[in-house]
Amino acid sequence: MMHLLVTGGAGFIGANFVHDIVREHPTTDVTVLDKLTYAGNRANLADLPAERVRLVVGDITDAGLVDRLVSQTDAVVHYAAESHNDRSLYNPDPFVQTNIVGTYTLLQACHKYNVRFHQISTDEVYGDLPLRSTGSTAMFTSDSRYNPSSPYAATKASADMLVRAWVRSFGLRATISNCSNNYGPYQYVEKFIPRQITNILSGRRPKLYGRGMNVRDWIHVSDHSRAVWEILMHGEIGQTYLIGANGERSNRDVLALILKLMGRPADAFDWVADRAGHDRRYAIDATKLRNELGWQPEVTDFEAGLQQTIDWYRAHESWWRPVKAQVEAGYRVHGQ
Ligand code: NAD
Ligand code: TDX
Repeated sequence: MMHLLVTGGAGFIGANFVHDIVREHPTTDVTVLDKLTYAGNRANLADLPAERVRLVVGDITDAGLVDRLVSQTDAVVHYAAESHNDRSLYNPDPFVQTNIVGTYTLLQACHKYNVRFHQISTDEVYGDLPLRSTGSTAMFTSDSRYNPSSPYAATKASADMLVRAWVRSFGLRATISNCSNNYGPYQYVEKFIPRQITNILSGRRPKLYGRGMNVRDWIHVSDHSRAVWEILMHGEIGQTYLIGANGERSNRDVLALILKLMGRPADAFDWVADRAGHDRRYAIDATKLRNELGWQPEVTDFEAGLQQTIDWYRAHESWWRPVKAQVEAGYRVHGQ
């Protein structure tokens, strides 16, 4: 048996990864280390077999706990983070603690026990790109310059730099992946796609920031999970892999599709205040991952993936309804 420690495994992407491991890789067991912040939810792992998945509620900045768990594991897949850009603008403190100090704490333990480490990162470390309407065809590659815009992105960039230093200075067996925007089941309702779906399902109007022209490069969470597994198994130590599925769409276009799929008029949404420092466009060139590890996305029909996601939120109202009003009240304070 292989034993994995998955940090942040009770959050959106981590929980999807753990579900996929249980289904696809029967000789792998998982310990999830998760603080269960507002974004973590025990229910995300509730239907998984206890003999395959153990949840430890704790903080990745707790060096004693991390030391003990890492000493018992073959590899660490590090998802735990404060992950929401908007929150990082209002209170960066937990972002610095979790994303930087937490990653440092894990690296120290992995170095001590010579444990394989995989860092889950984001395309946002590279900053943003001009819109294609300006003639730009640029995409991010693993050689792109780090140029983060938000406190969130800056703390993820800092964490990636720590990983690189631990590889170079201490020979840590580590890889990094920087993925584009994920969508799918279990995503907390403050993020763009689930917010709009649950706004419609709860009789509210969707909210579009600024002029809606910002572009995100969407990938289904299941394709992200398969890429992480490939990198963990076959990636070259010390390398950075970018994960993306050529899914560039403006926020306005994504919202238009949600409205259409949910049978609402095209203008049934509100324009709201823009995000400070709002990144214009993200785009991932995943050629290296495709060529070196043979990975390819499976969910290539965005409309079908979105429909499946809408169906999931429709069928899991008891999962999102208890937090919905509070999330919307938080946005209202900032005119969003
Ligand atoms: P999320 O906010 O849904 O989940 C984060 C999880 O980490 C939660 O379960 C939370 O309880 C846990 N956590 C937070 N602080 C912790 C701490 N100090 N100790 C232990 N656990 C803690 O985030 P997500 O969207 O699932 O993102 C997961 C990872 O993927 C993050 O590292 C994020 O930067 C990265 N990422 C996300 C996206 C995206 O589109 N959501 C894209 C690229 C990369
Ligand atoms: O109500 C909204 N209306 C709106 O127009 C919300 C919540 C967002 N937006 C816009 C802002 C962004 O341009 O939609 C886009 C997506 O917003 P988020 O879901 O907040 O994601 P983003 O800021 O792009 O960051 C996400 O992708 C990269 C994840 O939250 C990060 O964790 C990941 O690193």
